[in-house]
Amino acid sequence: MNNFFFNNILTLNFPHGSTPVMGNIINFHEKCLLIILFVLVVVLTLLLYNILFSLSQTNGLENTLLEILWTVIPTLIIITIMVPSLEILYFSEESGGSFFSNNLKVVGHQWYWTYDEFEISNQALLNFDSYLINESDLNLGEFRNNEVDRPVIFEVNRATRLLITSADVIHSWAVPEFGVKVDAVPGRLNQIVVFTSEPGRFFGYCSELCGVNHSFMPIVVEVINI
Ligand SMILES: [Cu+2]
Repeated sequence: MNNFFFNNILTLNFPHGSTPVMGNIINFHEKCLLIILFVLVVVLTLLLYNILFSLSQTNGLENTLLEILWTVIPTLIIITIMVPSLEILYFSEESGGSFFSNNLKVVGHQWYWTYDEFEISNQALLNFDSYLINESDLNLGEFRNNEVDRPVIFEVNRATRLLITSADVIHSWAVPEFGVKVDAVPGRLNQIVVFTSEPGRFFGYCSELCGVNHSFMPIVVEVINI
């Protein structure tokens, strides 16, 4: 598998999904691609047919049935895309009941993240900053511009509620493998519930341009069995 071409083809697609939300997003994306392919083939076939055989045809200036069809069929296609898309949108914002194993406040700073673990009673359990590890301090096998000095810990098969905000400018807390991207807006708490379904280390990035070191405030989530 250590093939340059193959590795790069793989990275053209989504990362492997490790939450139900990301699994749904990937499935939806694949279904959409099939529909797009179908539309492309039909349109190109008709276009090619016209170019080759009937470019100068003038007796087909009006056709009510055809007009109804090319209105109704695209409408149906859009509805079949829209319905699952909205389902996933609402599913991803689902809070999943009132019990969370973990409540975490995530605060974006220029240019690092702060994690604040607290109980429902508002008692603070843990509060720490998560900084990028400099290239010169990396150990062998660690990823450049991806590792942090203190990753945030999630429990596997548990829902973690994140309350995301910022202390200065707008940041965005995003982990592609979770299908999560939530803006960190100063003066506002954005909530998302993440249900992780497998252990591992997951990398994320600030996804809202927030200043010169925007690229140097990565996110590392360690999902562990407890
Ligand atoms: Cu940023």
